[in-house]
Amino acid sequence: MSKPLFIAARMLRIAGLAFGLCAAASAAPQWPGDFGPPIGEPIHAVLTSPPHVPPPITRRYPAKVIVELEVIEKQMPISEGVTYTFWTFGGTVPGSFIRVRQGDTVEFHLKNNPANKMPHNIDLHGVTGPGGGAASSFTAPGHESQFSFKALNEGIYVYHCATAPVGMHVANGMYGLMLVEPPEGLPKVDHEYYVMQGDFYTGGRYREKGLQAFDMEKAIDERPTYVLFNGSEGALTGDKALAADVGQTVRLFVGNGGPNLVSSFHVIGAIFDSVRYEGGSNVQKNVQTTLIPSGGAAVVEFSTKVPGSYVLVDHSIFRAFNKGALAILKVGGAEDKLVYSGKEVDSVYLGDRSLPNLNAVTAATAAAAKGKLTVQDQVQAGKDLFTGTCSVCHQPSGSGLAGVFPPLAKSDFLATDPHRAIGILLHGLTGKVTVNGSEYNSVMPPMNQLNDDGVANILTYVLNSWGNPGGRITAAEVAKVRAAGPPKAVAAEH
Ligand code: HEC
Ligand SMILES: [Cu+2]
Repeated sequence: MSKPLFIAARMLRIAGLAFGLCAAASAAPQWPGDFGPPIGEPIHAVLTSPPHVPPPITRRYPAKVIVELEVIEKQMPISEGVTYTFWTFGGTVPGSFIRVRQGDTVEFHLKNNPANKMPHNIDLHGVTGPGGGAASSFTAPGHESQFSFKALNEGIYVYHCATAPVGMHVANGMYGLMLVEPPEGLPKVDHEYYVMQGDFYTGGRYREKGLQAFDMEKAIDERPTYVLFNGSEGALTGDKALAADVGQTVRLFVGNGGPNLVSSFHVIGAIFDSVRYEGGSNVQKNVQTTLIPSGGAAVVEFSTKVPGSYVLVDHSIFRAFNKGALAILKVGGAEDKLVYSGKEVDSVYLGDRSLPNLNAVTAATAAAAKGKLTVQDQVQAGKDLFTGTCSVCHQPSGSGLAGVFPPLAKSDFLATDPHRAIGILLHGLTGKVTVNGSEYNSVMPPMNQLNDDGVANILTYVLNSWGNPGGRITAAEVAKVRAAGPPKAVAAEH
């Protein structure tokens, strides 16, 4: 609120106090942010699914805004070939984006889909009142509840379910953002996007295939299996990446649903011109990484000056590269070699996320589930996973790098004992090895973040590529080697 308006509102309030009862008769504004009773016909709020944001509000008076939000419990992918039963506000994780104007009276309708199993409610951090609406909105499946509030404070606010066990409802994806625009609106930008981080706890390991259950113990211990932007690995990568062109301004509404982790939000290759940190009214300039608390949000703005892929990460970096907290903003347009001369971010940063999709991996999982997995399925899936995981060192062509990384192409070491390679991937390799007559004495780190089928598919791909002898490694063989544990020293002699 502007200063004169604020002072006017304060004076009104003081006048109200001085005149006692007679002042209560009118609906005169009582608080800063209260611009009087709603004017005109009620308006139905436009709600959007992530990463989209409803259009800016051009209205310059307070209105009654009706928000209808439905809770839907549904299975959705959380990673390739991995599904999870999410509990959602509006069918997506995060939930629908709500946009209102400061001073609006919001009539909130919360519906709980009849097919749902659980009761739910909503706590909106933008509400002034006990529980943020939670107590007024407890709703059983097949029911609807309604309450109203005046949006007194402008800013960006998290909403979430607050039904017991609260942590579980939040961990299952029950959060979203509500923007309360200042009365004069926000400065115009070219793109507004909606991104929200959350941590997820599944019974199986990272990328373990199939339907995964919620793991309460991991959640209590704060040991997430996944840390994600917009509820699934790859929600904002490949052909679903955010988009902008060179010379544009981008505003990201970034929330953090938690339930546990605090986010160190960073965009690789960009500097935030401004950040409304903690979603508050102060603006911080020239920021590299901004902290977003669990149950908090920020508004970050930057302009796009150089084309290429910009990678959104939680800079607690294992979360980005090993738990999924990675999204991409693709900036199109002409190069500006004066600002930046180099090549685009490649698979080194993006890994298999640099690919448009991982359909081959999903197809192989489906085939395996039906007992119909072919060598060709494994080769296709393995090819995708090789990108970024192995190609960084052994090169996309399998040629290796002379004196540093041995070749996988026509490798006599590999051909001699293909099954030995399972142990090399799971446990790493050190010491002298001779490959095609050249000696290497280096270190290959363990790749045991890969699942059994991932290891099997990568090795099957390698065995059937670049003049190697062919053959096949199965997930069952990998499982056996994993279960046996690391040997004292992997036999590296030829
Ligand atoms: C960080 C670099 C790096 C990555 C990533 C890496 N390797 Fe290696 N790899 C090496 C090095 C170095 C050696 C040789 C180790 C030594 O000298 O003892 C090696 C050796 C091997 C060998 C045995 C030697 C040969 O050429 O046949 C195989 C097989 C192999 N790697 C496969 C893979 C596969 C498959 C992946 C991906 C899952 C992978 N590596 C990822 C560095 C890497
Ligand atoms: Cu709930």
